[in-house]
Amino acid sequence: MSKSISPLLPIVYSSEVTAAKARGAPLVALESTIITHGMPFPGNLEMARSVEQIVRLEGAVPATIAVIEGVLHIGLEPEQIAALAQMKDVMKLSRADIAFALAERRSGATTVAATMIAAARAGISVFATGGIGGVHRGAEESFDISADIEELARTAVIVVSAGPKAILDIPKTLEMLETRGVPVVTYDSEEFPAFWSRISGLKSPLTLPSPAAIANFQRMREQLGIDGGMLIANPVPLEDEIAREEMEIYIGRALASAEREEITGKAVTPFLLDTIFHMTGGRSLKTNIALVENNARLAAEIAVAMNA
Ligand code: PSU
Ligand code: MN
Repeated sequence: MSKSISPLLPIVYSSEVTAAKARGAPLVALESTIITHGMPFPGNLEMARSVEQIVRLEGAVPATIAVIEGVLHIGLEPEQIAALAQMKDVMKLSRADIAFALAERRSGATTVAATMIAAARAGISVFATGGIGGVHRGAEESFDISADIEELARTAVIVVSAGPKAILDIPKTLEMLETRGVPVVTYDSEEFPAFWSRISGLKSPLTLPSPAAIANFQRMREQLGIDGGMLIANPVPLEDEIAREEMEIYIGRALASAEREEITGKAVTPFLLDTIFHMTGGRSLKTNIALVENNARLAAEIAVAMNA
């Protein structure tokens, strides 16, 4: 398979990523929480495979990131992806506990925050996901704000999303990103998207029309000595979207049932996504897969442009 780069950090690169690094090919990081906690089997596995294939078709190399039995994997072999997609009791890792999983030889999927940390460590500067975590509705009571926001502020990785997940409080999430100095750029639209829907009703803070323009913006930030990442919001394709008014009905009901069942902490986002999956008869999953695929394509184009 491949080799460790440090005797202290148990890190392994997939054969494909090792070869890509040797020839200086553009790389795109992909997260694994979306596989283990964000989607049911077998849709999760189909998604994990198809996003990797899309990245390859665009001329970049995919690096799906996860912790398996205490080893940080940058790129997974096909059989590891298949195993992860059906694994039970996998940790959901963020900045707070990714090193815990390594030290205790546990297995865990990486969230946006943890994937950014691992990607930066591996020299990968572009990353595709579905939607970032952010400020939850009712955060003024629960204080539930995703560590993804803080990570975007700290770690220099471009994260391509379809916006924050629409289960969140999107205006508050944008406010926090602004406070923490994270650029929020919508790709090719003035309208800020809302994950399953193309519009959130909010204007995007910034808009850029091409992968090259995004790469150029990032270079300019580096020249100025500004660290931290940036968030790209890539609206879900029209043919795959579920309208915002319709989604709001499901989201409202899912939030009410989360409250009834007293779901808190890390379990909130997976619970809401699963509840909405059942309410929509699987339609939300179809849209979720389509938007991740769309993000993988754009991320690969940005990685290629950054390499140019
Ligand atoms: N995008 C998806 N589905 C997901 C996620 C992203 O389409 O499940 C995951 C990401 O790993 C993100 C996490 O970091 O949800 C947010 O979790 P929380 O709200 O607990 O911070
Ligand atoms: Mn949370």
